[in-house]
Amino acid sequence: MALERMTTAWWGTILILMLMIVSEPILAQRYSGVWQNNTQKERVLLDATWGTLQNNRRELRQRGFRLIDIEVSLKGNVRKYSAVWHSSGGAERVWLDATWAELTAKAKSLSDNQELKLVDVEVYEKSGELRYIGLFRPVSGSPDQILETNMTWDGFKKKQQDLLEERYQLVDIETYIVNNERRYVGIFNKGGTEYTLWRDIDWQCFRAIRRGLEESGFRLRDIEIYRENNKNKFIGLWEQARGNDRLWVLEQSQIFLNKWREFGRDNLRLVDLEVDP
Ligand SMILES: [Ca+2]
Ligand SMILES: [Ca+2]
Repeated sequence: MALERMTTAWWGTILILMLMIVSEPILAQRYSGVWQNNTQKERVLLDATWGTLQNNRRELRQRGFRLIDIEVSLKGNVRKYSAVWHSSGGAERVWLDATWAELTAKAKSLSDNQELKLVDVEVYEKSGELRYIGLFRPVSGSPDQILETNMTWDGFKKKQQDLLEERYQLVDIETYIVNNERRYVGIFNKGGTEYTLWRDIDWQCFRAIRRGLEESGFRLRDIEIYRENNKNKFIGLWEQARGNDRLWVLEQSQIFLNKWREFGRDNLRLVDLEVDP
């Protein structure tokens, strides 16, 4: 009897251990990145608390590094932040937990007073409300900027078409779900270069489009990955530009960081980092 109880407990322990081993990679965070040619130095921080991010920011700032990309992700119920820095110098501002009204007001005042533009926006939910992180940096030529959120795809297409006629370039796109409906955020800069946007495509399709666009002189600038009907869907934003790009998607942190080191040796730096649950 005692032996039987022990055996049952023992098997229970083994089962729990097996479940932990099996479930770990499924629960593990995945990382994706877009790299472009750049000879600046680069630093990356993955899945840090806001406090750790701020400490790194202060320290790196003294060494001439500036944030170029921020990501927000949820690990369990804890919000984590990932970030990329380049040794570019210059100013930077970050605005956390802003409502859209606060973010756009901040964007206006930073643009008017310091010629800083929104270069990266993230949207997430906090206590049931949508909040934004905005990263502001100097942008060459300090172009006029239009920021839009809460657009359905039809709304986005219409806005994009109108702004294309006024020669605005889409430079960042985000997507999120509200009331079971997909919505889009866009940052549009006046002037800029020709661009093309693909969305709602699977990985195979994405790769085929990427090959075609590469041959026509387009370089990947921004990627979004989201789940729909249990499948990964991709958004890609390409712009007409010279130079190389690299893409690495949905990889675990160690493999991603190994790739990051390898690309770094070839003077390729991240222009977009994605963290997916
Ligand atoms: Ca970002
Ligand atoms: Ca984006």
